[in-house]
Amino acid sequence: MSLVLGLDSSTQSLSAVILDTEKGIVMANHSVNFGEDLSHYSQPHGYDETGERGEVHSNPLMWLEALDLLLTQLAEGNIDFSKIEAVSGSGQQHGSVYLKANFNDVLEGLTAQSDLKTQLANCLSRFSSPIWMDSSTSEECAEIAQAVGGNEVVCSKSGSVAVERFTGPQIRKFAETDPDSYAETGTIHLVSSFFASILAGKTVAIDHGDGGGMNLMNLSNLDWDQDLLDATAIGLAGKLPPCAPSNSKSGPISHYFVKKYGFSPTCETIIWSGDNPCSLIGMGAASPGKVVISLGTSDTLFAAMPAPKTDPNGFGHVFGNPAGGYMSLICFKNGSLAREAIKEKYELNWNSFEKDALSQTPAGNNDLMMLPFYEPEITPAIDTEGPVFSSDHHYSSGEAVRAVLESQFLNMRAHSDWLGVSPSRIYLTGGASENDGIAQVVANVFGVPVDRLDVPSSATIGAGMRAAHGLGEDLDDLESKFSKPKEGLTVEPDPTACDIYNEFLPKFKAFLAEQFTS
Ligand code: XUL
Repeated sequence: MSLVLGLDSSTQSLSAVILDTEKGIVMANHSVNFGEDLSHYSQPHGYDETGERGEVHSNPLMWLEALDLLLTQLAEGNIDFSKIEAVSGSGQQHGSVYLKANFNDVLEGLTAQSDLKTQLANCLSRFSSPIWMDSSTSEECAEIAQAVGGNEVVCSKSGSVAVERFTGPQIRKFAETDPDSYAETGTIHLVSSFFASILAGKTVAIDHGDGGGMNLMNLSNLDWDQDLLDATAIGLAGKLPPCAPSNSKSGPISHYFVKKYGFSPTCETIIWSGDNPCSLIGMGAASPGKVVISLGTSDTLFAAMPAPKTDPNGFGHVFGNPAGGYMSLICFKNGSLAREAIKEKYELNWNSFEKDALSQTPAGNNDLMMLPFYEPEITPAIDTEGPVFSSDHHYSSGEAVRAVLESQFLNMRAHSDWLGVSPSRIYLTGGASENDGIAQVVANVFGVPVDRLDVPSSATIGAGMRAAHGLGEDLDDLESKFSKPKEGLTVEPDPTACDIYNEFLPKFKAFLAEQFTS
């Protein structure tokens, strides 16, 4: 029997799965929700909601407390950690943690008599961590682009133009606004490499998947790019861990976890990756040919790429594929943010959202559209004051639900042309993918069947699969066990609705351009 642990530190929760890779079963699946289980941090959705000027930060001590709580609860549920052979993880992308030079020493000296949060609090050189929702660094993006000769150069080197939420611009802002604390910083980690370091008991590398979301790694040699480092902040090379392939081992698990939770001292740690790269693995999409749409706090569309190809409009990104090679990603910030806003406004639940509201309205919504940008949007980049409706007419609940879903998926279709792939199927994941009505709108807008897998979360499963892959298990074999589309969950497109959406797409593009060009 081969048991592996996959962890997933997302915006709103920390989750774990234990996979039995021989039998191909998920043995355990558990989550700690930051808002509900750690309410004393006053971050109900996992981040500080009082940030101004587009700043969105989280408390890294909350993440540490969540790790102790999650493992304690699993142990109370009779999980025997001594049988786990390897552990890896998935982290929300782009977020960064700033640590003093004492970080490594403190990690080495951790005692099981105390907890992680108490022992590591004094290692932080910055008390909060900017996360992917932060849109406050437009100035820094422009400065970085200018310093290296334009955004085309940033994009051809790093796979993305300079992007507000990416780690490089965030580091620049910190270095400029708080130079003393920046100088005190010994190491800057991503959420993924921070957790991986805690587990390994030493600073470990940033993987090529999550490293691609920093505007600092050069895609051609998968290493830090000196020009981008120089354009970002003084002395940055000395503060970053190395880059490494995603299946790299980082040594046996720290003695803290052996003593406190009963892990075996031979349990191997594998470096972590970002949530979208892990989800690519969890969805069984590591080889080119499958397009995945993940419906989460943000919605993302991603696919493995045969060769790196960048988005001429600047919205798409290229990251390292954890299985080797590259992956593309497009992120839409107003995902469940917008769906939930409509659900709450019309006092619906997910059942009535689908059954009552959606079934009352026809595909195309009689031309009633909306631009569902409750928060500044990433794709397209729009600094909005709120959603825009195409008509003054009072939208019924059915019309509003249909308008939010159609606009989200038409926006996705409009902004994924550059990938140059016409998917023959779409693989849908994330919380909202369980909703048949939502899956049907995706199938109709893209005109292809939609498959769903029977896994709790593709990023968490992908983290577990990556742990096994790091131990040397075959990825194809792992995919055949854990990433199979579930029979009976495929949604076929309705040809009449597809025709309507083919005609509707230019109207939606025109509405978007009319509202946001100038
Ligand atoms: C991707 C992105 C989000 C986060 C969510 O670029 O910003 O999908 O990874 O955790």
